[in-house]
Amino acid sequence: MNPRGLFITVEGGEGVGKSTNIAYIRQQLEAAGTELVVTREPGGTPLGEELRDVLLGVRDTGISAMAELLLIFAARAQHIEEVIEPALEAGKWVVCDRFTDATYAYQCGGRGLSFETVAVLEKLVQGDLLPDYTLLLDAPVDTGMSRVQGRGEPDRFEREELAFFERVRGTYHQLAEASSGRYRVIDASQPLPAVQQQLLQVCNELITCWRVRHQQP
Ligand code: Z5A
Repeated sequence: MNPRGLFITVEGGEGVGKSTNIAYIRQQLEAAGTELVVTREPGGTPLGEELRDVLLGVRDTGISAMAELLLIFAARAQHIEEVIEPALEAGKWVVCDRFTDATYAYQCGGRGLSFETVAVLEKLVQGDLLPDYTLLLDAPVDTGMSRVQGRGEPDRFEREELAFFERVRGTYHQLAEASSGRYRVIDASQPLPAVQQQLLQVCNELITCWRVRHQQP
């Protein structure tokens, strides 16, 4: 039987380079022989992608913070059952662009919901499932914003004020400090080659830990 796969999440604010660097992480891990599933939240399943459209779409009537939270966890429940758990069970590694830390950062830090509320849903939907590693791409808010400027119509989150994104970043810092064993913080304000150098080190660390743990050459 295959050992259970590794669950890696990639987090960070708007425009810090998650999509760009997930492609790089994929290259490195696949080159090392890892079977990988790359996915994202909200999304990752047909239902999740429909809910993503609802969450990101700009609408006249708005979405309450609680409704937003429940939609995110509805998408997550489907994602875990349909994609994440089966892949991990089959021994594949899962790299997920955002997961529940984004909920703490955006819905608690950004929107002001309590950590306790999110923790209740986290337990209900995830049971004991937590990421093994979380890579936080960290950069000042205005650096991320300037990278995505001119990319077209801003979505419902991108329309938030600067202070919202500052609170999101602050919450990610809090989470990284509270879960320092799981977190690897990457300075994403640097030029891309320097960011990828840091990521290469982390990928090598994960591969080495995995091989030692499962006694592979
Ligand atoms: N959300 C939530 O509220 N609660 C939750 O629980 C979850 C999500 C799961 C959608 O996420 C929204 O969902 C998100 C929070 C909410 N909204 N916001 N904000 P998303 O992940 O799809 O959206 P995003 O953060 O807006 O992703 P993004 O804008 O596509 O950014 P990115 O993937 O981090 O960046 P990128 O596309 O890789 O890079 C942006 C540009 O910068 C691109 O031109 C790159 O070539 C360039 N780049 C990247 N790195 C560098 C460096 N190092 N130097 C220079 N240029 C660079």
